[in-house]
Amino acid sequence: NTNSNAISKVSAQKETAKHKSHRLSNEIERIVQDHLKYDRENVSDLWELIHHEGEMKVYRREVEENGIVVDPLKCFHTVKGVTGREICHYFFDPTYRMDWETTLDSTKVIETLDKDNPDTLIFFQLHKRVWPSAQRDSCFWSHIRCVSTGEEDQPLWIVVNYTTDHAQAPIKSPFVRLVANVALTCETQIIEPPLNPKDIKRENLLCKLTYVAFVNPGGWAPAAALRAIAKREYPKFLKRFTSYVIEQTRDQPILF
Ligand code: H13
Repeated sequence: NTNSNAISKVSAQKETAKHKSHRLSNEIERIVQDHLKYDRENVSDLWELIHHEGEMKVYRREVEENGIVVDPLKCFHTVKGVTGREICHYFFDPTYRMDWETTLDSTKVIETLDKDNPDTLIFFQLHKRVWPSAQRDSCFWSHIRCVSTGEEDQPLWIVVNYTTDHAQAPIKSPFVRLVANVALTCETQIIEPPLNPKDIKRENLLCKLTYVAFVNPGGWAPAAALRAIAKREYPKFLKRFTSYVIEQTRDQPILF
C-alpha cells in the first residue's frame, strides 16, 4: 500500500535527517518553529473557553480584521491509547481525510514536494457550504515532522497546514479562498511504564494534543453565523477525528 509506504519513508527520514531543500523549505521551517515555540503555551485571560467536554478544552479570541472575523482558536485535548505519531499520521495522510472530515466536498493532493521524503504535500480542498455566503476552497502545504526533545522523552509530532499559491489551483469565482495557518502538535506520555519498554500496551499511552487554527474566511461573511459555526464545528472535529484514530489503531501494533 502506497500510503504506509509513504509513512515509513517519513519515519526513516527522522533517523537520517538528510533532506533535500525545495522552494518551500525556508517558509516551512519558519512556520513550524513558530508553532513549536508558542502553541503548547497555556492560554492567557484574553482567551475565552467556548467548549469544555471531558479532557477537551476549546478556546478562542474574538478578532476582526477590516470587519472580517479571523478569531484565533486553540484547543487542548488528551487522548488515551494512541501515540502522537499515530494522531499526526491520520491527520496528515490524504488516504483517511474523507473518513473523518465532515466539512469538505473534496480533497486532492496537487503536489508532493520531495518524492523521496513525502513529508510535505500541497492540497486543494473544496469546503462544504456550511460557510454562510460564497463557497470556500483552500490550497495549502501540509507538513508532518517528528521533533526529538530530551533523551528520555518521547518525540513531539507536528502537522502544519499553511495556505500557499499554486498554478494548479487558481482562484476561480464563485469560490472564495480560505487563508489558514493550522497546526496539530502531539506529545506521547507513557503512564505506569512497564520495566521493559517492549511491554508497553495501549492502556499505557496518553497523548497530549494541541490544535491551533488561524483561519481568515477570505472575504466577508456574517460574523455571528461564522462564530456559531466555529463553536459547533471545532469540538465536533476534535471528537470525531480523535475517536477515528482510536478506532483505527485499536488492534494495530503501536507506532512510536
Ligand atoms: O484542520 C482541519 N482540517 C484540515 C484537513 O482537511 C484542513 C484545515 C484547513 C482549513 C482551511 C484552510 C486550510 C486548511 O487545516 C479540521 C478543520 C475543522 C474545521 C471546522 C470548521 C470551522 C469553521 C470556522 C470558520 C472560521 C472562519
